[in-house]
Amino acid sequence: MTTDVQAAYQIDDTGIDLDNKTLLEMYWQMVRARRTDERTWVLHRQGKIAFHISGIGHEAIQVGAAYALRRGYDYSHLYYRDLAFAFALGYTPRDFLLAVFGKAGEPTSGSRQMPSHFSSRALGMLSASSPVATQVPQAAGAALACKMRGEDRVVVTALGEGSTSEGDFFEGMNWAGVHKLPMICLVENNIYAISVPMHLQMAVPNVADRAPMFGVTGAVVDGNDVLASFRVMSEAVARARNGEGATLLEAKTYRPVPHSSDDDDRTYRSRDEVEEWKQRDPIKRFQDYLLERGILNDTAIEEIEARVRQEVDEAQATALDAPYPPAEDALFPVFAPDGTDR
Ligand SMILES: Cc1ncc(C[n+]2csc(CCOP(=O)(O)OP(=O)(O)O)c2C)c(N)n1
Ligand SMILES: [Mg+2]
Repeated sequence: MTTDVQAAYQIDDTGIDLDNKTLLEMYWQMVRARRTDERTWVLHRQGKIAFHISGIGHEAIQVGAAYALRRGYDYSHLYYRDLAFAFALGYTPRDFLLAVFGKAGEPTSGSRQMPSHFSSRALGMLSASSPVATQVPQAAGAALACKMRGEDRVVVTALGEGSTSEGDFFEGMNWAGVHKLPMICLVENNIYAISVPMHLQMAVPNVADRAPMFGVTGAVVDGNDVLASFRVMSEAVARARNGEGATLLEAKTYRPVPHSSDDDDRTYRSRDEVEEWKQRDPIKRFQDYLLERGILNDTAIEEIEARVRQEVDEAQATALDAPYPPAEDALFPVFAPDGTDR
């Protein structure tokens, strides 16, 4: 472990005023997403599902960001890595595993959409498209709608650092700046866009360095520190809600697993690099912080693990037992029942 990594291990709780119940709930959210994600990898390796794209390693920024929102009121426009984010907003392991198995009753789209395209009208999650960065102009549009209606809702959208090379990112951020929108563009910078490292995507050291050109606030946070993430996101939410405009928030993080179940990351990065980042695992860091302060102990850790295991087991059993959608469902709602376009 390098000195840099050791220095960055401590959780920065400056100015954090969360009660122990909330801290434990945040820890549980992170564990719940991690275990669901790990189970999904196992199901893939067992040949039971076709594809998985993982959020492992990104849990701290996602849970920290979600807890800074007025959940159920603010809007979110997430991306495929945001499993922990989606869970913290109310999506469940059952919802996710129904999508992974492509079963009927999946709440996002009845399993028409790929898994990890999180959306829910009830939870205020705008529907996700597969082309990366399209969510940025869409989120700007939603934020403009909130502003025009005089609502104090905030819109958060998330994407990876590689996706900020897309024109949609520039167009959406420009709009957010021009109209001083109540928007947060959260970039989960894990240094790679599949195999392409960040330095081949941009000539600046931080994605957030681009904020001044859009006329928005820029902020960088250690995305493996859940409390620092919560604090910086809370500041961005307050700015948005108070009419002070948008924030380009960059969370420095890492994905210790391949891009997706179709990727072999050994072809583009060293095992030493991956191991070094694993030393800064966001869940272990938060667990150590809670243990040191007596907020968590070994028995409580076991209880949380058992509760999560039971929920994931039940979600898996439900998803396995659920029927596939009927074939004719594929036509709905594309065509009216009588065959005419709607
Ligand atoms: C417009 C577009 N181009 C390419 C792809 C294929 N693709 C999916 S994810 C991805 C990498 C994105 O990397 P990054 O934005 O850094 O996010 P990360 O996966 O690292 O979280 C690419 C190229 C796509 N979905 N959309
Ligand atoms: Mg990336």
